[in-house]
Amino acid sequence: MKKIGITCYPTIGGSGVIATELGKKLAEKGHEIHFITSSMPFRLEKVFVNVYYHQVEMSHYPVFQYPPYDLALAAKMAEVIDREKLDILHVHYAMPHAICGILARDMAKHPVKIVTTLHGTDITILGIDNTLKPVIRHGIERSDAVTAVSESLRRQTVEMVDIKKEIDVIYNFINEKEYYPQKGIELRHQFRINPADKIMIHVSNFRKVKRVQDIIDTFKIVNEQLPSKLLLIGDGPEYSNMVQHVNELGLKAEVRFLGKQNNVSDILAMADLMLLLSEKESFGLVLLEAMACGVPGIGTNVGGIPEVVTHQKTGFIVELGDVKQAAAYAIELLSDSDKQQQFSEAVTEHVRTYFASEKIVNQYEALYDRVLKEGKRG
Ligand code: GMT
Repeated sequence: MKKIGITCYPTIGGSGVIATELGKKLAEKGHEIHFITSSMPFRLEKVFVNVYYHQVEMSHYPVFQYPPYDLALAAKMAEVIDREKLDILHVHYAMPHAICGILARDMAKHPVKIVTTLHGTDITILGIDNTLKPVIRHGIERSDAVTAVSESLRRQTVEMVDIKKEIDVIYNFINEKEYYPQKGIELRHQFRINPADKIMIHVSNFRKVKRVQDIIDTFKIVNEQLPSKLLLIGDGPEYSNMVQHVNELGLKAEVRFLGKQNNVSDILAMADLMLLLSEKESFGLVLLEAMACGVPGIGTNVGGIPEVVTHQKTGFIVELGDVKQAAAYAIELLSDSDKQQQFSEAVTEHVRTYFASEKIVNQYEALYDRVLKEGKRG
């Protein structure tokens, strides 16, 4: 049994989901888990045995124009490391969490190992910023172990941030108790969607990199040929532009904006196809969540997406911005029920084989063992 601290962004988002689900799985296996975050991670809504939550407290002195959250986090981490005698502090994102973890390790009296998981945007977006690059590099180089959620992200990190350190690839995984194939007939009825309509779905934080407009444009072509609906889940900077785009295309009745949703699995259950046409995506957890529910996806040939979706087997890969090709694949699949069934079976099998929670959690445990052993030798 190990004592493991976890820091992540607690709000809705793939990295928070993975960090929280990993903590819950490790707790089920008997480890003691301490979440150190700014607020309760949204997937920790119930009571879980072996799971503890430590909130980062902020002091608001008028002298600070910007309250130093990162330092408050580091102080809380050091406090929890010493009081709970943590073996491992597993932080999600180099910026700023790895830096805070390293500072906390320096401050704490109890020896702790820092494991950093890279999820993407800290490298693919912040890593481009030359003022932040040395900070990100320091966070990575000084961690005791570093993982990336895809081979593509590992490669990009080495190239963009000029990293010498070994980075392990550990893929994201699925909570099988929540994401599994179910028939969403009842929900379809509640949403007043005709049983004959094909349902396409997209889930994101509506940032520009997600290219939600490409999703809507793809849907427009599909909708001209097949009775269909598009469900858009999430909220973010591009939301109102997308509402306007839908209205301009005259698709108001066909496109449903559902906003932020906590229980996406229920909605995925009634979908036929997931679309993720981003210009940056280190993994694309929403594709995996859909696949676990038996829903194939169309994704761009970008970042880690082709590591999640196998072209022509568990979905389709298109070049960035090629909405015509995306629509052609969608029509090919959705107008052939045998093919849809075949893909639906293939995706669940693919998830079970490569992204099962047990397999991935074992990989993290093996990494923790390795890091602790290396520490003893040193
Ligand atoms: O996609 C986002 O903007 C959210 C971000 C996050 O912090 O959750 O997602 C990143 O981490 C996810 C979990 O590993 C990945 O599935 C997403 O692909 C990754 N996003 C990007 O690379 C843009």
